[in-house]
Amino acid sequence: MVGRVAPGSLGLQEVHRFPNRPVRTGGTLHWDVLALYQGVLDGLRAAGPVASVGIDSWAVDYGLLDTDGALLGNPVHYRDTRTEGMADAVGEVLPAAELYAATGLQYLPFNTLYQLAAARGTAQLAAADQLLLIPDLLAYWLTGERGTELTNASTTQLIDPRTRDWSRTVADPLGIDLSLFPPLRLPGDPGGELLPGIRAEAGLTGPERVPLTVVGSHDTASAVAAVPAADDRFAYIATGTWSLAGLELDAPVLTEDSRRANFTNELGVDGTVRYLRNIMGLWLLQECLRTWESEGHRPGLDELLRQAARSTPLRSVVDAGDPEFLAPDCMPARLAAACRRGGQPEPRTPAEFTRCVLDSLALAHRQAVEDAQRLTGHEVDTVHIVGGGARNELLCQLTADACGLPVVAGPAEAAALGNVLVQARAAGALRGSLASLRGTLRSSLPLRHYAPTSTPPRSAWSAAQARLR
Ligand code: LFR
Repeated sequence: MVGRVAPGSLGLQEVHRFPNRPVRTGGTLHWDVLALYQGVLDGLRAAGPVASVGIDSWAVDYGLLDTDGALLGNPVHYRDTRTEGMADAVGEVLPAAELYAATGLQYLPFNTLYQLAAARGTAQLAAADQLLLIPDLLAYWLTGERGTELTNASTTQLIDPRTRDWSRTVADPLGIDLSLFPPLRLPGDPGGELLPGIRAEAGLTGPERVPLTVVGSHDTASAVAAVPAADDRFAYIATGTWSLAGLELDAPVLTEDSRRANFTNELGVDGTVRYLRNIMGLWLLQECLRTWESEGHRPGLDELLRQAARSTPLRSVVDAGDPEFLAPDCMPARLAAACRRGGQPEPRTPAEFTRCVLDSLALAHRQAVEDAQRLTGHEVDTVHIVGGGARNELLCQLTADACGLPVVAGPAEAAALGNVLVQARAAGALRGSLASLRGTLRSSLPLRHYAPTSTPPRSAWSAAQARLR
């Protein structure tokens, strides 16, 4: 994505897109990280001369380097099952309540902490000199410089959100060697420059240096930076493969109630805290589509959404936060089984499955927005939906209806925009606080507004919520 920035205006252009296809070898699901890196090089070539480069990706996953700086094996995918049972193993050393008090991180089976617990005793971890999170690994290959970007580091479950630094309280008893991580870097920090060989490979033949700027390298941190909010009375939902729903705070909330509600305190740009909950998101639908396609049906998404809009609302709903839906494959069968277990009718047609997924997501969005307000005492009067799901009109309308609040939808490319905003400010092309960067977004981008309706009525959403409980 190429961003073009001038004071008060911001534009984004997609210049290259490449697939990200996980590969299973020896029973383990991996990222094809070299293919991703090649995609990055192709993207740089398509972009042409640029003033700065910034990288963000999904969180928690990492590559290990040996003492020569070579990659030791393909990074393992967070949807792999190697972390099964690791929460219990870690809990024997550090009880969940203590872990939460120290890190404020929600329980997700794939937090880096549990991945490192699963990797314990492997030859690969024993041989490792350094650990680089995915965006930091790509940045290392481009620049030769190594660092650990803070917003993404906060998803490892090894960071104390009060000090915004590593937590020895967690690492030491679990035998995790924090010297594996290169020094922390903050969004806006300089991150080196493209190596001459890389410039040549990317077709950047001029004499100009191309700096890499550290950004909110966790995609969700960049997406939240690009929430076009006008004041602080907002909740956000970054929807795509995941729905990340919550609030922006200036200090973490580490209470036992918060832990029980499984809210996370990930770190955001400019000293903020992303207080949110992970919801399975459009992954549920993406996986249904993949299953139907493998069975030879190819229902077009637009037509499916039109049919879903006409389907009976709230006929069957599932808990869209349930880790049961984390792994790939057979999603329609798993959704149907969950409906059956809850004593609800099983969806039969692709349109009914789609409606079930979207109703369930809207309900989970509502629950997260309600819970976040209750747990923090911070009230909101608008819900911002950013990320790919902002293009899904039915999901936006159902979320407005379920929450009983107006929804402002867009930008869909929030992660890329948040990434560009931080780079532009570091380069001096934009100035000011996060609030003023958001002002630039509002004046530059079209946003869609959804008012809550009462079909189905609020009471039907409450009844569905009660049914799920
Ligand atoms: C979204 C995201 C989420 C994180 C999940 C796994 O792309 O980064 O924030 O929980 O992926 O890394």
